[in-house]
Order: sequence, then structure tokens, then C-alpha cells
Amino acid sequence: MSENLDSDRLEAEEVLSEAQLKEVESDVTLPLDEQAKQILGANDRGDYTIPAENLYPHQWLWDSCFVAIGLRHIDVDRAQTELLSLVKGQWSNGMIPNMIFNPAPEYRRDRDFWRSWVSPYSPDGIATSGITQPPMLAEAVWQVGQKLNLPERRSWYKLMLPHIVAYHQWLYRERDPHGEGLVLLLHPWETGLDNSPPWTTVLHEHSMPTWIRFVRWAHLDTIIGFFRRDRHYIPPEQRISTLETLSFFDAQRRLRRKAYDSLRILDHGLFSIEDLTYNCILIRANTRLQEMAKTIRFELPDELTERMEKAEQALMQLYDPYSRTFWSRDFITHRLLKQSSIAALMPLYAGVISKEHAAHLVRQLENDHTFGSAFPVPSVPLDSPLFNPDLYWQGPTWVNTNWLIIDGLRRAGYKDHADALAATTLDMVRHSGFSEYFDPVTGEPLGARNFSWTAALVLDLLKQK
Ligand code: 2M8
Repeated sequence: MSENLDSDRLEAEEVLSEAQLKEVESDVTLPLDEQAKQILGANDRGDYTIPAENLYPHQWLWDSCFVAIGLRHIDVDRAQTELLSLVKGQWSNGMIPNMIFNPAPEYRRDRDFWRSWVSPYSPDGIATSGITQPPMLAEAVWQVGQKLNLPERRSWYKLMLPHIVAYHQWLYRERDPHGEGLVLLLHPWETGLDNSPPWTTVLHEHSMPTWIRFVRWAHLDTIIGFFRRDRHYIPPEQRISTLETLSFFDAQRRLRRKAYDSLRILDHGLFSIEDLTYNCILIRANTRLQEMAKTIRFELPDELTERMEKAEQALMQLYDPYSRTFWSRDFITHRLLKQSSIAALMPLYAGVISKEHAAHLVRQLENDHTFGSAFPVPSVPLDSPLFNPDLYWQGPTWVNTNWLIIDGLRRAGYKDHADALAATTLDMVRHSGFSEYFDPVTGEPLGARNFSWTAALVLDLLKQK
């Protein structure tokens, strides 16, 4: 069960049947693309793909976008269906939730925990979360469009553009209240990089409520941890701590109490961070949106165009010339959050940095004390005191962030570096399987097995060859 499914996690252990525990194994004697197809087939739930059996039984926003990017090579109709089912969960205010829940009776508690229906904007008859995730939709729609002939592509863009426009408008309206060009996030789950150092540092400094501090003081976390559902499947050292998990749940409950209304939450929020990775992905998504709008001669609303233009310059506000690094920023204090993470490389994907800064980032990728590990790219650089090779987004290598970096390297003119990173990524999967994440030093598989975005992006990287 996933990190966010707190209601389940904190309950007494359930007896899981053999069938539930059994994971679909891909046939390792098959070529890599065939194995990837098997995994995507096994995780296919008709019109969407779950990230992994048992642990993640719902539809996730950026997971589905990465899945569509891979699926387009084998079944473009199915790739379109994946994204269409994502926008079915879009709220009437434009927000696209990070999760759309499986409607099966056994997941009632997950739906009840989020209670998306407390918001007047949530869709009728579809239970979702109340927060969002990295805005990969425009990129995925564009990538799928590349597999269609021109008339089909134009219809596809016509169908999807209103959803993307409404989503980006929501982001700029509700998450950029001062019109600065950078959007803020209200929960670590929105980053997709749940326990990334800037977020966990803020969490430990300011956002541990008294009851969680009491749990820590009384060492109750060991007992509570025993009941976490994710630990049925994954060794505890590979998942975030119980105290952090409890803080995430507590923060989620506060958002629910404000009916997931960003402006009401901001008055009393625990977290409001202008997240670097998120803003870089949004800048790239804006570019894709403009390209698609041009293809179908779709006039983007003036206000949105202005915000999009502002976003590129605004990114510079996250740059610190002394450390020569971009950072996330606390929205309230405007303090840069200088805890190193893979986010520092994401301006490559945004595609709006100087040649000089791109060269600086490439040197970081080559540096074997920072991001140049044996199985790159670690989610936290090796020289960070917070680096932990096994711990979720606090050190391991992930195939989706590699894909973003590879794409950015190519566009910045570093073709050889892009090819080399694609090759090491494919080798890592060939040797260790289609895991959720990998030890960046040994290449060992970590987290869930047969993970959908690993499979989908392997298909895409193989095609890039
Ligand atoms: C992880 O996040 C979820 C919450 O959304 C969780 O911790 O349960 C992250 O790795 C996120 O990036 C990913 O989309 C999700 C599903 O794969 O799992």
C-alpha cells in the first residue's frame, strides 16, 4: 500500500491472501522491451495503469503521464486512454489531483480518508485526492501526439488542450497568489519527491505537531510503524520514517479541513514551498502547451500567456550566485532552502538556463562526489549529509528523473551525455529488474518490483537509441 494511504497503514495487520501477495514477475529471459510490455500489461486496469501491484492500487498523475510516454510506442490508443482517464478526475476549478481512486469496495477507506467531495469543485461520482502532482500532462499529450498523423494529432490536441489550459490557469491563480511567476506547493506529496531534503528539513524544523513530538518522545513510532501497510511489502529502511509519515498525514488532514481550498489553506498552512522541480516541469509544460496551441491555432488566454512568460524570468529568483545553484524557496519567508537534491539538475529539463549554467550542471553529473555515482543519478548527491542510498527520494536513483535529465541534456546540446545516461539507465534495469528505485552505488533494486513508469520509460529510452 502506498505512502499516502494512511487509514490502511495505521490499522491492524490484515491477512492478505497468497494471490494478493503474489507479484507479477516479468520473464527475465525476454528482451527488455518485451519484459516492459509484460509489466505494463499486468498493471493495466483497463483505462489506466497502476504504478505497482499491492503497494499502489490507484491512478497517479505523473505516473500515468510517464506511462503514456512509453505506451505510445506500443499502443497509441491505449496511451490516449491513459491520459483521458486522468482528466476525468479533473476538478471543475482546473486542478488535476495526484490520485484518482480505484472504485472497488476494498478501497473505501482510502476514498473516505481524502473525502474529495468536501470540495464543491471535485468531480461527481469520482473519488480523488485533494492535491496535485508535477504537471507532466502537457509533455505527455505532446509526446503521444508525435505518434499520430497530422489530422489525428490536431483532434487529439483539440481534445486535451482545454484540460491543460484549465490546469495551468488553476496553478497560476491559486498557487501563485502574488503573481510572481512561481507556483507553490502545499504538501510534500505534491512534489512527487515525497521525502526530498528541503521538504523533510522544513517538516522537522517547523511542522511536527505536538502529538507527533509526543509519539517520538514516547517511542511510540516503533509500535505504530509495525502496522504500516507498506512495510508488508518493502523493508522499512527503504521507506520514510513513521514520524515523517504521521506528519504527512497530519498535514493532509489540515488541507481536508479547509476543503482543499488553496487560499484558505495558505492562511493557516504548514507548508508553502516554491518547489524547484515542480516549477521546472511547469516551465517545460508551458512550452509544450504553446507548441500544441500553435499546431491547432488555439488562442491561449492573455493572462495565462503573461504568467507563462513571467515564469521563465521568475526561475532566476531561485538562483543563488554564491553556491551557483538553483534551490526551492519558502513561500512565506522567501528563504532559499539550501538542502541539496536532484532538483538542482532540473533547470536542464526546464530548458531556460544559460549555456554556462548548463555546463556547470553537466560537471555536477560527471563529478563522482556529487551526482556521478556508479548508477546515476542519485536523488540526493553523494556528498550530502542527508544522502541515504536506500531511502526513497533521499538518495536512490529513479528512472523518471533520469528521463527528465536525459531529455534536458539532449536539448542543451549534450547528446553524448544523454546517450551515456540512457545507456547506464537501461543497463541498471537489465541487471536489477524494473524496480521502483535503485541503489545509486550498487545498482541494487529497491522499493516495489515491476514498477510501471520504469517499464514505460525503458520503452521510450530504447526507442531513443
Ligand atoms: C509516491 O508518492 C505517493 C503519494 O503520492 C506515496 O508515497 O504513496 C511518489 O514516489 C510519487 O512520486 C509517485 O507518483 C507515487 C506513485 O508511484 O508514489
